[in-house]
Amino acid sequence: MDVSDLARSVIAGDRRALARAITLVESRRDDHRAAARSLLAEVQAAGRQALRIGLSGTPGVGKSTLIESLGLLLTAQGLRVAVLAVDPSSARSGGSILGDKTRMERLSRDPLAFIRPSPSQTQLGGVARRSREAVALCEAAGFDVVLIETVGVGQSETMVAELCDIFVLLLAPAGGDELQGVKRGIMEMADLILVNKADGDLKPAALRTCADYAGALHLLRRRPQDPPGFPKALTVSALADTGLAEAWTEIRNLAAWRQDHGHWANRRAGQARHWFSEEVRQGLLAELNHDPARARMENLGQAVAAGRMTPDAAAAEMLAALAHSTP
Ligand SMILES: Nc1nc2c(ncn2[C@@H]2O[C@H](COP(=O)(O)OP(=O)(O)O)[C@@H](O)[C@H]2O)c(=O)[nH]1
Ligand SMILES: [Mg+2]
Repeated sequence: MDVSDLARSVIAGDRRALARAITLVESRRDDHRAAARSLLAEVQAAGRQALRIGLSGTPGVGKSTLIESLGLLLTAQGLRVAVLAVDPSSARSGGSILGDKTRMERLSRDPLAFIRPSPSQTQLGGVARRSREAVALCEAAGFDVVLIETVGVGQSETMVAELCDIFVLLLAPAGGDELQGVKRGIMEMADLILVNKADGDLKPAALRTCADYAGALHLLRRRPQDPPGFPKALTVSALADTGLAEAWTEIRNLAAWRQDHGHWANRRAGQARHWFSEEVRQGLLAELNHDPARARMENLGQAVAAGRMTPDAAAAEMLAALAHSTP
């Protein structure tokens, strides 16, 4: 396979090429990795950007339903929409998001939409890179909006927040007055909170929950990347398709404001830096599992266990060896 041909086809918007390109970046084979690296460099040269929206929430809150309704709203406006799923649990469960593609049945038949379920065999560490690169490929393919769905399990939310321009937290109506145990850190990442299922019997509870969260958001420290009034909480019904047009208007306005005030570019630059340093960290850790570093770790470990060296001295020797082995 010729990488430049593939890059050209992706940039031309060929969806089969896009699917193949994503499969390539998901591969763990060394030769595929090298090809993926040149592919990404070539498509980045196209310089396209999409609006990346991260969407997080616990299982059952309505993420897939919302993505289908919002996706159809956007394609009806002529926008091209890509949907990617980030599901760290699929590493164990064997691809739970696969079922979601059937749930997003109407959207998956829409010629302006592209849905990519998460692969079933990713190791946890590979999820971030695979997602980031899939997003980059969708942007290069000319999608206007990339929706990134993730289950709320803490780690994956932090990761998706580092991948998107706008982070949306989806919540269900709460029974009592508790704030659903949403961690403060997650609240602080949210640009928009959507309380879903504001329909039928659940509507009053949804309105109450929304008011509670609006109050809680108000108490958070003001972030420089927010215009007045943000972050915001709204009610929606993904099923009844209400409130989604309003939510989209808020998202667009927020994105436009950030673009005008330099926050968009800043955030992307910061994210690029973050991923660079993450890759270096991961690479260094991976090195420890390969010889000669692995053998050296073992020997020094034995020396420490036998009391011939202190842990600190052995670590210093190990780190010095690593530093000298890097070209
Ligand atoms: N009443 C109501 N049910 C909804 C709404 N959105 C989703 N659901 C239901 O909640 C369940 C889980 O939805 P799903 O989109 O699969 O949630 P996900 O796990 O977050 O992707 C399904 O039975 C949906 O029909 C909504 O707006 N109102
Ligand atoms: Mg889902």
